[in-house]
Amino acid sequence: MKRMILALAFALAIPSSAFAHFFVVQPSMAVVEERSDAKITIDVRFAHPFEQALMDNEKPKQFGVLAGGKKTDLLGSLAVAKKGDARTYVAQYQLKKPGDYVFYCEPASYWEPAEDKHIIHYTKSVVQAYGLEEGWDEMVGFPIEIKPLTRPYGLWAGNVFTGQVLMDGKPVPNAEIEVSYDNTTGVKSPGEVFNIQVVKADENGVFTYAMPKAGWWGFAALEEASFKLPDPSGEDKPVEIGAVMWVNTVEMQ
Ligand SMILES: [Cu+2]
Repeated sequence: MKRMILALAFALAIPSSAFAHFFVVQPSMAVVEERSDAKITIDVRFAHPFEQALMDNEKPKQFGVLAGGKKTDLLGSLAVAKKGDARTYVAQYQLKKPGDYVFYCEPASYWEPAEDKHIIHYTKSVVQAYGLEEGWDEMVGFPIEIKPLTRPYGLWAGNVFTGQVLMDGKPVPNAEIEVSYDNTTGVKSPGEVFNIQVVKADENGVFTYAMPKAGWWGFAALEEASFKLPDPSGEDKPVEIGAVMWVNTVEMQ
């Protein structure tokens, strides 16, 4: 599939990374220690994070937070923030109690004519508040989701992140995971091939990647859904469903 896309991209002279879409749920802070920082901002967007390019996206289907074993719907607090031609979204959230907060989003499906399919990336990001480290491995219950096996915050640049890909609650053997750095620091890559890193999971769906730089790192496990959705002409087309998780690393000083 991937090879076919690459061949197609070559034929059409489109850089292959043009296809490396990542949905992004990005809190303004990954670790909150001071009460004065209690109000955080969560940015929600569909992007090519390495290239810092944005894609327009309809209002998400679900947006919420899982904390203390409870899910809270925050869709009403999500406001449109237009950047160029792309609609991105932003929400404010007040962290009241100590604990881990899993912010999650189910985007609207995105029709990608270049790949002749729809894309739905179920995405999450964890914020740790006031020292009570509980809940970071709680599952949102998405159809496809990454279970973190590494605590996804308080990470140094250079640390590894290990996760397990689950689809309908079952491990996905040999899942392929694309990894992207949210390139806010303007890293120049020596070639297209560096922009997205690829790792494969083992027979239990477990993968590991070492993050070489401070910032946000996105992990995306992409599979084909068992359902189809109509394209703009009404014809049923395949749906790529992705489990996306973002983790933050900090430079050792
Ligand atoms: Cu795109």
